[in-house]
Amino acid sequence: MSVVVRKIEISRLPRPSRVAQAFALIAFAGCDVYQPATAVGAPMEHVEQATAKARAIDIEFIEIPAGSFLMGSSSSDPDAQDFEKPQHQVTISKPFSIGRYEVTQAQWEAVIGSNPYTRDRSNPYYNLPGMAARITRPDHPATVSWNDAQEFISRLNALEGHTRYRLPTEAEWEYAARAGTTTAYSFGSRVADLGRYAWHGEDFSSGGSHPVGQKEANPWGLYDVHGNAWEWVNDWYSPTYYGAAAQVDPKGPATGTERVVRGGSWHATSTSWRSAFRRDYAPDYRGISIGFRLVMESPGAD
Ligand SMILES: [Ca+2]
Repeated sequence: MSVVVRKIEISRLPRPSRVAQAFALIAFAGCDVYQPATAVGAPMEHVEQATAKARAIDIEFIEIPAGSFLMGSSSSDPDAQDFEKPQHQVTISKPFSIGRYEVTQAQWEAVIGSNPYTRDRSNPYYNLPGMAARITRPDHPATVSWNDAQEFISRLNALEGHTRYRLPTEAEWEYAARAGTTTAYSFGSRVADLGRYAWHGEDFSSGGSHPVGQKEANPWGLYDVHGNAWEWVNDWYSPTYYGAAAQVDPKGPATGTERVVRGGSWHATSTSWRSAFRRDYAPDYRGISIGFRLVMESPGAD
Protein backbone atom coordinates (compact mmCIF):
# COMPACT_ATOMS: atom_id res chain seq x y z
CA MET A 1 0.00 0.00 0.00
CA SER A 2 1.32 3.45 -0.76
CA VAL A 3 0.33 6.83 0.58
CA VAL A 4 -0.81 9.60 -1.75
CA VAL A 5 -0.81 13.11 -0.32
CA ARG A 6 -3.43 15.24 -1.92
CA LYS A 7 -2.55 18.90 -1.34
CA ILE A 8 -5.45 21.28 -1.83
CA GLU A 9 -4.95 25.03 -1.60
CA ILE A 10 -8.17 26.86 -1.03
CA SER A 11 -8.65 30.54 -1.65
CA ARG A 12 -9.99 32.49 1.31
CA LEU A 13 -11.79 34.91 -0.99
CA PRO A 14 -15.55 35.00 -0.46
CA ARG A 15 -17.53 32.21 -2.02
CA PRO A 16 -19.27 31.50 -4.22
CA SER A 17 -17.22 33.38 -6.76
CA ARG A 18 -15.56 32.52 -10.02
CA VAL A 19 -12.33 34.02 -8.74
CA ALA A 20 -12.43 31.89 -5.60
CA GLN A 21 -12.92 28.74 -7.57
CA ALA A 22 -10.23 29.72 -10.07
CA PHE A 23 -7.39 29.23 -7.64
CA ALA A 24 -7.86 25.80 -6.31
CA LEU A 25 -4.29 24.68 -6.66
CA ILE A 26 -3.76 21.00 -6.97
CA ALA A 27 -0.64 18.94 -6.56
CA PHE A 28 0.26 15.34 -6.05
CA ALA A 29 3.04 14.31 -3.71
CA GLY A 30 6.34 14.25 -5.54
CA CYS A 31 5.16 16.73 -8.13
CA ASP A 32 6.53 20.26 -8.00
CA VAL A 33 4.13 21.73 -10.51
CA TYR A 34 1.01 23.38 -9.15
CA GLN A 35 -1.77 23.60 -11.67
CA PRO A 36 -4.46 26.25 -11.40
CA ALA A 37 -7.69 24.33 -11.82
CA THR A 38 -9.71 26.82 -13.88
CA ALA A 39 -7.72 30.07 -13.80
CA VAL A 40 -8.94 31.47 -17.07
CA GLY A 41 -9.05 35.20 -17.67
CA ALA A 42 -8.70 36.27 -14.03
CA PRO A 43 -7.05 39.67 -13.47
CA MET A 44 -3.54 39.46 -12.07
CA GLU A 45 -4.35 41.49 -8.97
CA HIS A 46 -6.90 38.86 -8.06
CA VAL A 47 -4.27 36.18 -8.61
CA GLU A 48 -1.97 37.87 -6.11
CA GLN A 49 -4.78 38.41 -3.65
CA ALA A 50 -5.88 34.82 -3.88
CA THR A 51 -2.35 33.53 -3.54
CA ALA A 52 -1.73 35.63 -0.48
CA LYS A 53 -4.85 34.26 1.15
CA ALA A 54 -4.51 30.69 -0.03
CA ARG A 55 -4.55 28.07 2.66
CA ALA A 56 -3.38 24.55 2.11
CA ILE A 57 -4.80 21.36 3.46
CA ASP A 58 -3.22 17.99 2.99
CA ILE A 59 -5.41 14.92 2.80
CA GLU A 60 -3.51 11.63 2.87
CA PHE A 61 -4.93 8.68 1.02
CA ILE A 62 -3.96 5.02 0.97
CA GLU A 63 -4.13 3.28 -2.39
CA ILE A 64 -6.23 0.12 -2.05
CA PRO A 65 -5.96 -2.63 -4.70
CA ALA A 66 -8.94 -4.43 -6.20
CA GLY A 67 -9.67 -7.76 -4.57
CA SER A 68 -12.15 -10.03 -2.82
CA PHE A 69 -12.99 -10.58 0.82
CA LEU A 70 -15.56 -12.11 3.15
CA MET A 71 -17.97 -9.39 4.29
CA GLY A 72 -20.02 -9.66 7.46
CA SER A 73 -19.86 -12.16 10.30
CA SER A 74 -19.88 -15.92 10.31
CA SER A 75 -22.49 -17.78 12.33
CA SER A 76 -19.70 -19.13 14.52
CA ASP A 77 -18.91 -15.63 15.85
CA PRO A 78 -20.65 -15.39 19.26
CA ASP A 79 -20.79 -11.59 18.99
CA ALA A 80 -22.34 -11.58 15.53
CA GLN A 81 -25.68 -9.85 15.14
CA ASP A 82 -28.29 -10.98 12.64
CA PHE A 83 -27.78 -7.83 10.58
CA GLU A 84 -24.09 -8.78 10.08
CA LYS A 85 -25.13 -12.03 8.36
CA PRO A 86 -24.89 -13.91 6.14
CA GLN A 87 -21.17 -13.63 5.70
CA HIS A 88 -20.69 -13.43 1.96
CA GLN A 89 -17.99 -13.08 -0.68
CA VAL A 90 -17.58 -9.57 -2.12
CA THR A 91 -15.35 -8.46 -4.96
CA ILE A 92 -14.11 -4.89 -5.22
CA SER A 93 -13.39 -4.71 -8.93
CA LYS A 94 -11.45 -1.45 -9.12
CA PRO A 95 -8.62 0.00 -7.04
CA PHE A 96 -9.46 3.13 -5.08
CA SER A 97 -7.84 5.44 -2.54
CA ILE A 98 -9.25 5.98 0.92
CA GLY A 99 -8.44 8.59 3.56
CA ARG A 100 -5.71 7.53 5.94
CA TYR A 101 -7.53 9.46 8.67
CA GLU A 102 -11.03 10.61 9.43
CA VAL A 103 -11.67 14.10 7.98
CA THR A 104 -10.61 16.62 10.63
CA GLN A 105 -12.24 19.84 11.78
CA ALA A 106 -9.32 21.83 10.31
CA GLN A 107 -9.94 20.24 6.92
CA TRP A 108 -13.65 20.84 7.26
CA GLU A 109 -13.12 24.49 8.14
CA ALA A 110 -10.69 25.03 5.25
CA VAL A 111 -13.27 23.77 2.77
CA ILE A 112 -16.56 24.97 4.31
CA GLY A 113 -15.30 28.14 6.00
CA SER A 114 -16.58 27.50 9.52
CA ASN A 115 -16.11 24.94 12.26
CA PRO A 116 -18.64 22.07 12.07
CA TYR A 117 -19.82 22.82 15.60
CA THR A 118 -21.12 26.23 14.57
CA ARG A 119 -24.03 24.35 12.97
CA ASP A 120 -27.13 23.46 14.90
CA ARG A 121 -26.20 21.27 17.85
CA SER A 122 -29.53 20.67 19.49
CA ASN A 123 -28.17 17.20 20.21
CA PRO A 124 -28.34 17.15 24.03
CA TYR A 125 -25.02 15.39 24.42
CA TYR A 126 -23.16 18.29 22.83
CA ASN A 127 -24.56 20.58 25.53
CA LEU A 128 -23.30 18.48 28.44
CA PRO A 129 -20.82 20.36 30.67
CA GLY A 130 -17.38 20.51 29.08
CA MET A 131 -18.28 18.47 26.01
CA ALA A 132 -17.93 21.28 23.46
CA ALA A 133 -14.49 22.21 24.81
CA ARG A 134 -13.33 18.59 24.68
CA ILE A 135 -14.38 17.88 21.11
CA THR A 136 -14.17 21.22 19.27
CA ARG A 137 -10.52 21.01 18.22
CA PRO A 138 -8.88 21.30 14.80
CA ASP A 139 -7.14 17.92 14.77
CA HIS A 140 -10.19 15.97 15.98
CA PRO A 141 -12.61 14.36 13.54
CA ALA A 142 -15.37 16.58 12.16
CA THR A 143 -18.58 15.02 13.46
CA VAL A 144 -21.33 15.95 11.04
CA SER A 145 -24.47 14.61 9.40
CA TRP A 146 -24.42 12.47 6.26
CA ASN A 147 -25.92 15.43 4.42
CA ASP A 148 -23.14 17.67 5.77
CA ALA A 149 -20.54 15.21 4.50
CA GLN A 150 -22.11 15.39 1.05
CA GLU A 151 -21.79 19.18 1.13
CA PHE A 152 -18.09 18.91 1.99
CA ILE A 153 -17.55 16.42 -0.83
CA SER A 154 -19.43 18.57 -3.35
CA ARG A 155 -17.32 21.60 -2.52
CA LEU A 156 -14.09 19.65 -2.70
CA ASN A 157 -15.03 18.18 -6.06
CA ALA A 158 -15.99 21.65 -7.34
CA LEU A 159 -12.65 23.08 -6.22
CA GLU A 160 -10.82 20.50 -8.27
CA GLY A 161 -13.28 20.36 -11.16
CA HIS A 162 -14.17 16.66 -11.00
CA THR A 163 -16.31 14.18 -9.06
CA ARG A 164 -13.66 11.81 -7.77
CA TYR A 165 -14.27 12.40 -4.05
CA ARG A 166 -17.12 10.53 -2.38
CA LEU A 167 -17.92 8.45 0.67
CA PRO A 168 -16.84 4.81 0.56
CA THR A 169 -19.49 2.21 -0.10
CA GLU A 170 -20.14 0.00 2.91
CA ALA A 171 -18.28 -2.83 1.14
CA GLU A 172 -15.26 -0.62 0.39
CA TRP A 173 -15.18 0.51 4.01
CA GLU A 174 -15.17 -3.02 5.40
CA TYR A 175 -12.65 -4.20 2.78
CA ALA A 176 -10.24 -1.39 3.71
CA ALA A 177 -10.91 -1.76 7.45
CA ARG A 178 -10.28 -5.52 7.42
CA ALA A 179 -7.14 -5.06 5.33
CA GLY A 180 -6.98 -8.74 4.53
CA THR A 181 -7.94 -9.93 8.02
CA THR A 182 -10.83 -12.26 8.83
CA THR A 183 -10.77 -11.71 12.58
CA ALA A 184 -13.17 -9.63 14.63
CA TYR A 185 -10.83 -6.62 14.44
CA SER A 186 -8.11 -5.67 11.98
CA PHE A 187 -5.55 -6.50 14.68
CA GLY A 188 -6.99 -9.90 15.67
CA SER A 189 -9.80 -10.95 17.96
CA ARG A 190 -8.49 -10.04 21.41
CA VAL A 191 -10.64 -7.31 22.95
CA ALA A 192 -7.76 -6.70 25.35
CA ASP A 193 -5.75 -5.24 22.44
CA LEU A 194 -8.47 -2.78 21.42
CA GLY A 195 -6.98 0.11 23.38
CA ARG A 196 -3.81 0.08 21.29
CA TYR A 197 -5.83 0.68 18.13
CA ALA A 198 -8.98 2.51 19.13
CA TRP A 199 -10.32 5.33 21.25
CA HIS A 200 -13.37 3.61 22.61
CA GLY A 201 -15.83 3.18 25.43
CA GLU A 202 -15.56 6.60 27.10
CA ASP A 203 -18.44 8.15 28.97
CA PHE A 204 -20.26 11.42 28.35
CA SER A 205 -19.07 13.07 31.56
CA SER A 206 -15.36 13.11 30.77
CA GLY A 207 -14.92 11.57 27.32
CA GLY A 208 -14.83 12.95 23.82
CA SER A 209 -13.17 12.64 20.44
CA HIS A 210 -9.40 12.60 20.06
CA PRO A 211 -6.84 13.83 17.52
CA VAL A 212 -6.84 11.52 14.52
CA GLY A 213 -3.93 9.12 14.01
CA GLN A 214 -2.75 8.67 17.59
CA LYS A 215 -3.43 4.96 17.93
CA GLU A 216 -1.83 2.18 15.87
CA ALA A 217 -2.86 1.81 12.22
CA ASN A 218 -4.50 -1.22 10.65
CA PRO A 219 -2.39 -3.49 8.36
CA TRP A 220 -3.00 -1.23 5.34
CA GLY A 221 -2.07 1.96 7.19
CA LEU A 222 -5.50 3.37 8.04
CA TYR A 223 -5.95 5.01 11.44
CA ASP A 224 -8.99 5.01 13.71
CA VAL A 225 -11.04 2.55 11.64
CA HIS A 226 -12.06 1.19 15.03
CA GLY A 227 -13.33 3.93 17.32
CA ASN A 228 -12.76 7.68 17.67
CA ALA A 229 -15.57 8.71 15.29
CA TRP A 230 -18.15 6.44 13.69
CA GLU A 231 -17.82 6.82 9.92
CA TRP A 232 -20.66 7.46 7.51
CA VAL A 233 -20.61 5.34 4.38
CA ASN A 234 -22.62 6.00 1.26
CA ASP A 235 -25.11 3.12 1.52
CA TRP A 236 -28.69 3.14 2.68
CA TYR A 237 -29.18 0.74 5.59
CA SER A 238 -31.12 -2.48 5.50
CA PRO A 239 -30.70 -5.19 8.15
CA THR A 240 -31.39 -7.88 5.55
CA TYR A 241 -29.36 -6.49 2.64
CA TYR A 242 -26.55 -9.03 2.93
CA GLY A 243 -28.91 -11.82 1.91
CA ALA A 244 -29.50 -10.22 -1.48
CA ALA A 245 -26.41 -8.09 -2.10
CA ALA A 246 -24.59 -7.99 -5.41
CA GLN A 247 -21.35 -9.96 -5.26
CA VAL A 248 -19.34 -7.41 -7.26
CA ASP A 249 -19.13 -3.79 -6.06
CA PRO A 250 -22.32 -3.81 -3.95
CA LYS A 251 -23.71 -0.33 -3.39
CA GLY A 252 -26.41 -0.99 -0.82
CA PRO A 253 -30.20 -0.89 -1.15
CA ALA A 254 -31.60 1.39 -3.86
CA THR A 255 -33.70 3.29 -1.32
CA GLY A 256 -33.98 3.70 2.41
CA THR A 257 -34.47 6.10 5.28
CA GLU A 258 -31.20 5.71 7.22
CA ARG A 259 -27.57 5.61 6.18
CA VAL A 260 -24.96 3.20 7.52
CA VAL A 261 -22.23 4.12 10.00
CA ARG A 262 -19.22 1.90 10.74
CA GLY A 263 -16.40 1.32 13.19
CA GLY A 264 -17.78 2.44 16.57
CA SER A 265 -16.70 5.59 18.37
CA TRP A 266 -14.98 7.01 21.42
CA HIS A 267 -18.28 6.53 23.22
CA ALA A 268 -19.99 3.54 21.66
CA THR A 269 -20.09 0.39 23.68
CA SER A 270 -20.42 -3.37 23.49
CA THR A 271 -19.27 -4.98 20.24
CA SER A 272 -19.56 -1.97 17.95
CA TRP A 273 -15.83 -1.63 17.18
CA ARG A 274 -15.74 -4.96 15.35
CA SER A 275 -14.97 -4.82 11.61
CA ALA A 276 -18.38 -6.31 10.73
CA PHE A 277 -20.57 -4.16 12.98
CA ARG A 278 -23.02 -1.76 11.34
CA ARG A 279 -25.75 0.54 12.47
CA ASP A 280 -27.91 3.26 11.04
CA TYR A 281 -28.80 6.91 11.48
CA ALA A 282 -30.98 9.35 9.59
CA PRO A 283 -28.92 11.31 7.05
CA ASP A 284 -29.70 14.62 8.76
CA TYR A 285 -28.62 13.38 12.22
CA ARG A 286 -25.79 15.59 13.46
CA GLY A 287 -24.30 13.86 16.50
CA ILE A 288 -21.05 14.25 18.39
CA SER A 289 -19.43 10.96 17.47
CA ILE A 290 -20.14 10.36 13.77
CA GLY A 291 -17.67 11.62 11.16
CA PHE A 292 -16.46 10.35 7.83
CA ARG A 293 -13.50 9.29 5.73
CA LEU A 294 -13.12 10.18 2.06
CA VAL A 295 -12.64 7.96 -0.95
CA MET A 296 -10.81 9.29 -4.01
CA GLU A 297 -11.51 7.40 -7.20
CA SER A 298 -8.74 6.79 -9.69
CA PRO A 299 -8.39 9.33 -12.56
CA GLY A 300 -10.74 8.50 -15.38
CA ALA A 301 -13.26 6.82 -13.11
CA ASP A 302 -15.76 9.68 -13.60
CA1 LIG B 1 -13.37 5.79 13.15
